[in-house]
Amino acid sequence: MKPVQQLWPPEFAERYRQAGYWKDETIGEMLRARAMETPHQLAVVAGDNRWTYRELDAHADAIAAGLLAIGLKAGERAILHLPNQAEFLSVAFGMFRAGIIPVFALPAHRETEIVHFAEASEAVAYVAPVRHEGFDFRSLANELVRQQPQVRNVIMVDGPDDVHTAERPDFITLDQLKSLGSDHTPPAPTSASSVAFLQLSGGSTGLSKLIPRTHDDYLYSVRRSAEICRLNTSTVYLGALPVAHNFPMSSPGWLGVVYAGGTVVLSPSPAPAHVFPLIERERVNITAVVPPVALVWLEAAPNTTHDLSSLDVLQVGGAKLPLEVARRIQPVLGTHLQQVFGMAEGLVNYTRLDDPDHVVVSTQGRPMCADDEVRIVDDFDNPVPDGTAGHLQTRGPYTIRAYHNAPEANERAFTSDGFYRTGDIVVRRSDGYLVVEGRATDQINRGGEKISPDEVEDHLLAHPQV
Ligand code: J2J
Repeated sequence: MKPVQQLWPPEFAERYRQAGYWKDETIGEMLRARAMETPHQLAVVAGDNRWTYRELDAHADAIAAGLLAIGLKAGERAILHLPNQAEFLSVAFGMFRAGIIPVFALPAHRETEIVHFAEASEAVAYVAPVRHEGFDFRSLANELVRQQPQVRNVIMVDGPDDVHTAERPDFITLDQLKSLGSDHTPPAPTSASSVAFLQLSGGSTGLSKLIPRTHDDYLYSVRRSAEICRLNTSTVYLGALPVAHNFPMSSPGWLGVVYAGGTVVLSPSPAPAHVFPLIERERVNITAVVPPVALVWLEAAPNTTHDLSSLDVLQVGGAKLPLEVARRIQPVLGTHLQQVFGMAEGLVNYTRLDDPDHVVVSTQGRPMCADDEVRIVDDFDNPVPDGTAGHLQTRGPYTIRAYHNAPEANERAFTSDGFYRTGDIVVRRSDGYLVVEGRATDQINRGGEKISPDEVEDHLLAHPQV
């Protein structure tokens, strides 16, 4: 990969290191540290798998060695396209260890998106299940290598019911991959300031852009999130959303749980029929959902026979949680609500666990870091006073300065002084809490006055990133 000239300017990097945000630790090293400290602690529960930290660490090592043995090189990209299964974690950590950069595709992505990611990231490998929810990923893999011949390696992960077969001789199974690498010398250590992976932008229109996150910046956001959410070795976190998404990955998500030495339980779907039995059986105490899932749980909970009493924190984010729904969470589910307003590009806001109820139900939280710079501006980039809706722009120790390989999008999405134009319309209250009003497409700040569709069109031309 070309050096990402688009990372933080040196004076900012220096400041973030001095402040202790960037600790020069890689994600692979973080898992190793946990495996040394608490080898027998349960790390992952998924389907029939129950892996300790020592086991997860050993799987990751075997995968890292296998990836290098088949010829992948540190710095090359590989598309990771797995649903919520234990191998998601072992493959992701295996890639981090080998210095290979995963591109985190979501299970629902199909040919158009995967081909686009392969092209945009110049990926050389693809990792997918043989089959998932009735979809045959082998045919997608066939099509991918036909259209993007730089994809040299396809690794198929068998599900519990699959016969061990990748079918094409040039596709291999994860088990084969793991058996290949035993004697392979580990690569030179990865630098914590280098890109660890490419996350996808949540853009509501068009294809996602690729978001380069470094070990340093991402682990800061993970550690700080784990602290805000009070994770520890007793944490049992349920991954109900697809764990490739930034929210269940880092806010605090499965990486936060690994940092804290807790247990990650993975559900194949967020439907009550899957999650309620898991919450009861594993005594889950924290999980993260999007508002429509919260609503489904609220409907199902009064009639369930499952004991949900272990659930202490329900994080809701990804889209605006309506006030009426927010108010029902604690009384109906018997759990604390935490609102999370974040983005894969960086900035994450949380309501705090000790905030008064009215703040928790009516705001989307406040930035997690004292050095998150937040600016609310009008259509002409002029700051607006607190209490007035405007465009949210941000800069800080874990917010990217540019998308991967996208000069035109970067022109639009970042200001000349390096702030990311989030595309969100928010109100900042005098106490620093943010209330999300919508996307810039829904509503444009002009003193609250409604504007015509033509003006919306003009605005979109001026702010095409939204
Ligand atoms: C309103 N809109 C929200 C919220 C995100 C934590 C939580 C969520 C994401 C995420 C994430 C919202 N209320 N509570 O990455 O780490 C909308 C905004 C935002 C966009 C980002 C995390 N929480 N949103 O959702 O990159 O419009 O990240 O800019 O997928 O989702 O989407 P995404």
